[in-house]
Amino acid sequence: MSCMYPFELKPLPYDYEALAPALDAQTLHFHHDKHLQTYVDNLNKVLAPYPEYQNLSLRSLLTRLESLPQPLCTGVRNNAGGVFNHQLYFDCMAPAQQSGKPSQCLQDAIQRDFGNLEQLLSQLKQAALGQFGSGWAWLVTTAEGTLSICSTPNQDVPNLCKFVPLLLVDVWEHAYYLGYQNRRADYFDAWTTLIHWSLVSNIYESRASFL
Ligand code: MN3
Repeated sequence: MSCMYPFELKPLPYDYEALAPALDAQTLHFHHDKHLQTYVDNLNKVLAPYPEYQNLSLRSLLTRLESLPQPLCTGVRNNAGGVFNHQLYFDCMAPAQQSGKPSQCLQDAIQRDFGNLEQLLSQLKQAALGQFGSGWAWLVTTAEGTLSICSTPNQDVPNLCKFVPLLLVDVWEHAYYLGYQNRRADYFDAWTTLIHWSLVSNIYESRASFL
């Protein structure tokens, strides 16, 4: 699996049917095989004329957007963001019976920073519903382990020098339109049953390695 140019489509970590009924196979097929594939292809296209940037990881590309030459900057922002965000989105879901629970360490942080898991999900839902148009709602942590919620438009990422993304929900219509049409709140509620808490806990506990 290539983690630098030329980037490759990472396989979906479960079967297309595995997240039903919350997310149907057709939605996952289009979302992963068509939408994510397009971001991968376009990222490779924008990097093709710039060999000097081809040895950078997704994360490195996204943390140095400001220093990229102008024609490359927008293409990387949209497409490296698209690949980074979708890879984490698909990884952070699991079939409902395998999704696990937050580890004790993450549970303690959730209690400290939100009161309880319901409050965390309620704030994440507000961020997801409040994101006008296309974008993402995120749970992130600082190096010290402080949790917070944010949202970003389009394929933008939070500041990856300050925050480690733990979990994110795609609120572009392509993520839910086939199953939920305009009902973003119903999609969000169904998505919460798929959160891969054991993976989110692992990222939280190894956050230092991402900064
Ligand atoms: Mn998407």
